[in-house]
Amino acid sequence: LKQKELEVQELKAIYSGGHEAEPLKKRPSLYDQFMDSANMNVIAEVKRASPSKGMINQDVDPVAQAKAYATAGAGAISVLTDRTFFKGSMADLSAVAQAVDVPLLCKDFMIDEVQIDAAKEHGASIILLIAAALPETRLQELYDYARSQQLDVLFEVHNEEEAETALRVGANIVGINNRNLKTFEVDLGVTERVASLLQQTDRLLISESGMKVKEDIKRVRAAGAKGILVGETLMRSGDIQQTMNQ
Ligand code: IGP
Repeated sequence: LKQKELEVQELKAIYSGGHEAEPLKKRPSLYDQFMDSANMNVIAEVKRASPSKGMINQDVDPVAQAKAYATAGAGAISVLTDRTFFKGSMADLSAVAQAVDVPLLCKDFMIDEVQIDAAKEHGASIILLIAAALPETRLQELYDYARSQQLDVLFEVHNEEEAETALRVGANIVGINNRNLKTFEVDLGVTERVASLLQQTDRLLISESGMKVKEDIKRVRAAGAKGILVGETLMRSGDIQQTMNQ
């Protein structure tokens, strides 16, 4: 988070004073689109590298990758913009934003409103908030701010306690991360446990991370996920169309 604080200082220097950007394009609501669909919905992620896997796909062209995702039927696209750990950038997000019309997630560690402004300005329609990263009062402020800017929020949780936080904050889209961000261990049982707590609510549940094969998707679907967020498997795929359709 030290690194993010530095980035926030830089952004604040650029965006001095209220910055209410107009969205680049009007994109469909992630919530409505995924809730209305009977099929499993995929958020396909542009991810060059990660702290757990190192380099995944160094030479990827984010625009070509995003276009391939959209053509293969991705319901939404996620672009990792964090540079330090994921080798992404806001330039990647802008470029992808011009190229596709689906809901677009700016995947970064959000700790300040100015990052939300920047995400919107670079064409995102969704931002990520990670329950474990901030105190609840701050999560609430950032959530409310994003919503006031007409952005969707993917509110990421990893256990039952954080799911309770999601409910209190009022998040309508909950991402259940199967990967423990501290140990990098992946367990699809996380989706099963957390989803059972949220099942009776009208929350859109997205299972995130570690999905490789058809059986994984069946498992999280049975648990109540209406969407999945997939990065590495698609970044390593030689045939995105085929991987998406399996
Ligand atoms: C994608 P995977 O295992 O399919 O590459 O995972 C996505 O869930 C993962 O990138 C992710 C992430 C995050 C990255 C989930 N939550 C928070 C950075 C920050």
